[in-house]
Amino acid sequence: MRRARQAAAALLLLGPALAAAAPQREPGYGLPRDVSLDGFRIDALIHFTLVAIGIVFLLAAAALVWSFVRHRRAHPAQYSHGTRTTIGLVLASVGIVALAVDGNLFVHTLVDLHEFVWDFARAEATPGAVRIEVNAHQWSWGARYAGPDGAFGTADDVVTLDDIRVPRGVPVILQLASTDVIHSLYLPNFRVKQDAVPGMITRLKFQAQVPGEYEIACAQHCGPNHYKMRGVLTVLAPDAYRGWLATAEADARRAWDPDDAEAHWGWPWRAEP
Ligand SMILES: [Cu+2]
Repeated sequence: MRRARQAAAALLLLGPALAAAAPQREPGYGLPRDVSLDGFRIDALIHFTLVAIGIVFLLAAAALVWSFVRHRRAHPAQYSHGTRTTIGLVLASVGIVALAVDGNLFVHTLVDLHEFVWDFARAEATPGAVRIEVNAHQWSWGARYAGPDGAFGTADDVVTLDDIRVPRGVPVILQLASTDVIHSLYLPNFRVKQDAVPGMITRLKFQAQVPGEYEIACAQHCGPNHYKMRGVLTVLAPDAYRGWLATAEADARRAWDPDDAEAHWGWPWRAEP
Protein backbone atom coordinates (compact mmCIF):
# COMPACT_ATOMS: atom_id res chain seq x y z
CA MET A 1 0.00 0.00 0.00
CA ARG A 2 2.80 2.33 0.97
CA ARG A 3 4.62 1.39 -2.27
CA ALA A 4 1.52 2.15 -4.33
CA ARG A 5 1.20 5.55 -2.64
CA GLN A 6 4.87 6.27 -3.34
CA ALA A 7 4.44 5.25 -6.99
CA ALA A 8 1.37 7.47 -7.30
CA ALA A 9 3.26 10.38 -5.75
CA ALA A 10 6.19 9.81 -8.14
CA LEU A 11 3.78 9.79 -11.10
CA LEU A 12 2.17 13.00 -9.88
CA LEU A 13 5.59 14.62 -9.67
CA LEU A 14 6.56 13.28 -13.09
CA GLY A 15 3.26 14.26 -14.70
CA PRO A 16 3.91 17.99 -15.12
CA ALA A 17 7.47 17.29 -16.34
CA LEU A 18 6.18 14.90 -18.99
CA ALA A 19 3.38 17.28 -19.95
CA ALA A 20 5.90 20.12 -20.32
CA ALA A 21 8.16 18.08 -22.61
CA ALA A 22 5.88 18.42 -25.58
CA PRO A 23 6.24 20.67 -28.60
CA GLN A 24 4.23 23.88 -28.48
CA ARG A 25 1.09 23.88 -30.59
CA GLU A 26 1.25 25.41 -34.04
CA PRO A 27 -1.54 27.64 -35.36
CA GLY A 28 -2.57 24.88 -37.80
CA TYR A 29 -2.17 26.82 -41.04
CA GLY A 30 0.76 28.21 -42.99
CA LEU A 31 4.37 27.41 -42.15
CA PRO A 32 5.41 26.32 -38.62
CA ARG A 33 6.74 29.17 -36.48
CA ASP A 34 10.31 29.99 -37.41
CA VAL A 35 12.48 30.25 -34.29
CA SER A 36 15.89 30.09 -35.97
CA LEU A 37 18.44 32.65 -37.10
CA ASP A 38 18.40 31.72 -40.80
CA GLY A 39 14.99 30.13 -41.30
CA PHE A 40 13.62 33.32 -42.85
CA ARG A 41 15.87 32.71 -45.87
CA ILE A 42 14.04 29.44 -46.60
CA ASP A 43 10.68 31.13 -46.01
CA ALA A 44 11.64 33.94 -48.41
CA LEU A 45 12.30 31.36 -51.16
CA ILE A 46 8.96 29.64 -50.45
CA HIS A 47 7.05 32.93 -50.45
CA PHE A 48 8.77 34.16 -53.62
CA THR A 49 7.83 30.86 -55.32
CA LEU A 50 4.21 31.22 -54.15
CA VAL A 51 3.93 34.78 -55.45
CA ALA A 52 5.62 33.92 -58.77
CA ILE A 53 3.44 30.88 -59.49
CA GLY A 54 0.41 32.89 -58.31
CA ILE A 55 1.11 35.58 -60.93
CA VAL A 56 1.77 32.99 -63.68
CA PHE A 57 -1.45 31.18 -62.70
CA LEU A 58 -3.50 34.40 -62.88
CA LEU A 59 -2.03 35.30 -66.30
CA ALA A 60 -2.70 31.79 -67.68
CA ALA A 61 -6.26 31.75 -66.24
CA ALA A 62 -6.93 35.23 -67.71
CA ALA A 63 -5.69 34.07 -71.16
CA LEU A 64 -7.94 31.00 -70.91
CA VAL A 65 -11.02 33.06 -70.00
CA TRP A 66 -10.22 35.59 -72.72
CA SER A 67 -10.02 32.77 -75.33
CA PHE A 68 -13.36 31.29 -74.12
CA VAL A 69 -15.04 34.65 -74.69
CA ARG A 70 -13.18 35.51 -77.91
CA HIS A 71 -13.93 32.15 -79.57
CA ARG A 72 -17.43 31.47 -78.29
CA ARG A 73 -20.02 29.98 -80.69
CA ALA A 74 -20.60 33.26 -82.56
CA HIS A 75 -16.86 33.67 -83.28
CA PRO A 76 -15.40 30.28 -84.30
CA ALA A 77 -11.78 29.51 -83.49
CA GLN A 78 -9.19 30.15 -86.20
CA TYR A 79 -6.29 27.79 -86.69
CA SER A 80 -2.90 29.45 -87.02
CA HIS A 81 0.77 28.46 -86.91
CA GLY A 82 1.48 31.92 -85.50
CA THR A 83 3.63 34.61 -87.01
CA ARG A 84 7.31 35.25 -86.36
CA THR A 85 6.27 38.01 -83.98
CA THR A 86 3.82 35.94 -81.93
CA ILE A 87 6.20 32.94 -81.74
CA GLY A 88 8.99 35.33 -80.69
CA LEU A 89 6.73 36.87 -78.04
CA VAL A 90 5.83 33.44 -76.58
CA LEU A 91 9.47 32.28 -76.51
CA ALA A 92 10.60 35.58 -74.98
CA SER A 93 7.92 35.30 -72.24
CA VAL A 94 9.02 31.75 -71.40
CA GLY A 95 12.65 32.92 -71.26
CA ILE A 96 11.80 35.88 -69.03
CA VAL A 97 9.82 33.68 -66.59
CA ALA A 98 12.62 31.07 -66.52
CA LEU A 99 15.27 33.71 -65.84
CA ALA A 100 13.31 35.90 -63.44
CA VAL A 101 11.71 33.08 -61.41
CA ASP A 102 13.87 29.96 -61.70
CA GLY A 103 17.09 31.95 -62.13
CA ASN A 104 16.30 34.04 -59.07
CA LEU A 105 15.54 30.93 -56.98
CA PHE A 106 18.66 29.18 -58.25
CA VAL A 107 21.04 32.03 -57.46
CA HIS A 108 19.53 32.81 -54.04
CA THR A 109 19.52 29.12 -53.10
CA LEU A 110 23.21 28.75 -53.98
CA VAL A 111 24.17 31.93 -52.13
CA ASP A 112 22.11 30.98 -49.03
CA LEU A 113 23.54 27.44 -48.96
CA HIS A 114 27.09 28.66 -49.31
CA GLU A 115 26.87 31.67 -46.96
CA PHE A 116 24.45 30.56 -44.25
CA VAL A 117 23.18 26.96 -44.40
CA TRP A 118 26.45 25.10 -44.94
CA ASP A 119 28.87 27.56 -43.30
CA PHE A 120 30.12 24.85 -40.94
CA ALA A 121 33.62 26.33 -40.65
CA ARG A 122 32.24 29.60 -39.23
CA ALA A 123 29.86 27.71 -36.91
CA GLU A 124 32.66 25.48 -35.61
CA ALA A 125 34.87 28.54 -34.99
CA THR A 126 32.18 30.39 -33.00
CA PRO A 127 32.96 30.40 -29.23
CA GLY A 128 30.30 28.46 -27.31
CA ALA A 129 29.10 26.52 -30.37
CA VAL A 130 27.35 23.30 -29.35
CA ARG A 131 28.31 19.98 -30.94
CA ILE A 132 25.98 17.01 -30.72
CA GLU A 133 26.21 13.54 -32.23
CA VAL A 134 22.92 11.96 -33.21
CA ASN A 135 22.40 8.24 -33.61
CA ALA A 136 19.22 7.54 -35.59
CA HIS A 137 17.76 4.07 -35.27
CA GLN A 138 14.39 2.39 -35.57
CA TRP A 139 12.64 4.36 -34.00
CA SER A 140 14.43 6.81 -31.78
CA TRP A 141 16.99 9.57 -31.79
CA GLY A 142 19.99 9.10 -29.48
CA ALA A 143 21.91 12.31 -28.79
CA ARG A 144 25.43 12.53 -27.39
CA TYR A 145 27.22 15.54 -25.88
CA ALA A 146 30.99 15.36 -25.39
CA GLY A 147 30.98 16.13 -21.64
CA PRO A 148 33.70 18.05 -19.74
CA ASP A 149 36.62 16.36 -21.58
CA GLY A 150 35.36 17.67 -24.95
CA ALA A 151 35.85 14.25 -26.59
CA PHE A 152 33.04 12.07 -27.89
CA GLY A 153 32.76 8.37 -27.08
CA THR A 154 34.24 8.71 -23.59
CA ALA A 155 32.94 7.90 -20.11
CA ASP A 156 31.74 11.43 -19.33
CA ASP A 157 29.49 11.79 -22.42
CA VAL A 158 25.92 12.93 -21.81
CA VAL A 159 23.53 10.69 -23.73
CA THR A 160 19.82 11.38 -24.14
CA LEU A 161 16.97 9.70 -26.02
CA ASP A 162 14.44 11.65 -28.11
CA ASP A 163 15.43 14.71 -26.10
CA ILE A 164 17.88 17.27 -27.49
CA ARG A 165 18.57 20.44 -25.53
CA VAL A 166 20.39 23.44 -26.89
CA PRO A 167 21.07 26.98 -25.71
CA ARG A 168 19.62 30.02 -27.40
CA GLY A 169 21.86 32.26 -29.51
CA VAL A 170 24.82 30.05 -30.52
CA PRO A 171 25.37 27.77 -33.52
CA VAL A 172 24.42 24.12 -32.94
CA ILE A 173 26.16 21.55 -35.14
CA LEU A 174 24.77 18.03 -35.37
CA GLN A 175 26.62 15.05 -36.85
CA LEU A 176 24.25 12.26 -37.80
CA ALA A 177 24.68 8.51 -38.12
CA SER A 178 22.22 5.68 -38.61
CA THR A 179 22.63 2.11 -37.41
CA ASP A 180 19.90 0.55 -39.56
CA VAL A 181 18.04 2.31 -42.39
CA ILE A 182 17.92 5.83 -43.82
CA HIS A 183 16.24 8.32 -41.49
CA SER A 184 15.96 12.06 -41.85
CA LEU A 185 16.23 14.45 -38.94
CA TYR A 186 13.70 17.22 -39.46
CA LEU A 187 13.31 20.33 -37.32
CA PRO A 188 10.37 22.17 -38.91
CA ASN A 189 10.68 25.22 -36.62
CA PHE A 190 14.32 25.68 -37.65
CA ARG A 191 13.80 25.00 -41.38
CA VAL A 192 16.48 22.29 -41.47
CA LYS A 193 16.40 18.64 -42.47
CA GLN A 194 19.20 16.15 -43.04
CA ASP A 195 19.30 12.44 -43.88
CA ALA A 196 20.97 10.00 -41.48
CA VAL A 197 22.50 7.34 -43.75
CA PRO A 198 24.03 4.01 -42.64
CA GLY A 199 27.77 3.97 -43.32
CA MET A 200 28.34 7.71 -43.33
CA ILE A 201 28.27 10.80 -41.15
CA THR A 202 26.13 13.69 -42.33
CA ARG A 203 25.79 17.05 -40.65
CA LEU A 204 23.44 19.89 -40.06
CA LYS A 205 23.53 23.23 -38.29
CA PHE A 206 21.12 25.81 -36.98
CA GLN A 207 20.91 28.57 -34.42
CA ALA A 208 17.92 28.73 -32.07
CA GLN A 209 16.62 32.17 -31.14
CA VAL A 210 13.48 31.53 -29.06
CA PRO A 211 13.35 29.32 -25.93
CA GLY A 212 10.65 26.65 -26.03
CA GLU A 213 9.98 23.05 -26.96
CA TYR A 214 9.87 22.05 -30.58
CA GLU A 215 9.25 18.91 -32.57
CA ILE A 216 11.96 16.57 -33.84
CA ALA A 217 10.49 14.46 -36.64
CA CYS A 218 11.79 11.75 -38.94
CA ALA A 219 11.14 12.83 -42.54
CA GLN A 220 12.10 9.54 -44.21
CA HIS A 221 9.75 6.57 -44.11
CA CYS A 222 11.88 4.16 -42.11
CA GLY A 223 9.65 1.24 -41.17
CA PRO A 224 6.33 0.39 -39.53
CA ASN A 225 6.88 2.65 -36.52
CA HIS A 226 8.24 5.60 -38.49
CA TYR A 227 5.39 7.77 -37.23
CA LYS A 228 6.56 7.20 -33.64
CA MET A 229 10.06 8.47 -34.37
CA ARG A 230 9.56 11.81 -32.69
CA GLY A 231 11.43 13.74 -30.08
CA VAL A 232 11.52 17.13 -28.46
CA LEU A 233 14.13 19.77 -29.05
CA THR A 234 14.24 22.14 -26.10
CA VAL A 235 15.77 25.58 -26.51
CA LEU A 236 16.96 26.95 -23.16
CA ALA A 237 18.31 30.31 -22.04
CA PRO A 238 22.15 30.04 -21.78
CA ASP A 239 22.12 29.84 -17.94
CA ALA A 240 19.40 27.17 -17.88
CA TYR A 241 21.32 25.18 -20.50
CA ARG A 242 24.54 25.32 -18.46
CA GLY A 243 22.59 24.16 -15.38
CA TRP A 244 20.97 21.27 -17.23
CA LEU A 245 24.29 20.19 -18.76
CA ALA A 246 26.10 20.26 -15.39
CA THR A 247 23.43 18.00 -13.84
CA ALA A 248 23.39 15.69 -16.87
CA GLU A 249 27.22 15.42 -16.77
CA ALA A 250 27.13 14.44 -13.09
CA ASP A 251 24.43 11.85 -13.87
CA ALA A 252 26.41 10.55 -16.86
CA ARG A 253 29.43 9.74 -14.74
CA ARG A 254 27.23 7.72 -12.39
CA ALA A 255 25.42 5.92 -15.24
CA TRP A 256 28.55 4.94 -17.21
CA ASP A 257 28.80 1.17 -17.63
CA PRO A 258 32.01 -0.03 -19.35
CA ASP A 259 30.35 -3.36 -20.29
CA ASP A 260 27.31 -1.86 -22.04
CA ALA A 261 28.76 -1.97 -25.57
CA GLU A 262 25.51 -0.88 -27.21
CA ALA A 263 25.58 2.39 -25.29
CA HIS A 264 29.05 3.31 -26.61
CA TRP A 265 28.08 4.40 -30.09
CA GLY A 266 29.90 7.75 -30.24
CA TRP A 267 32.64 8.60 -32.73
CA PRO A 268 35.50 11.13 -32.78
CA TRP A 269 34.06 14.46 -33.97
CA ARG A 270 34.75 14.88 -37.67
CA ALA A 271 36.06 18.20 -38.88
CA GLU A 272 35.00 17.30 -42.44
CA PRO A 273 32.62 14.32 -42.50
CU1 LIG B 1 13.19 7.29 -39.13
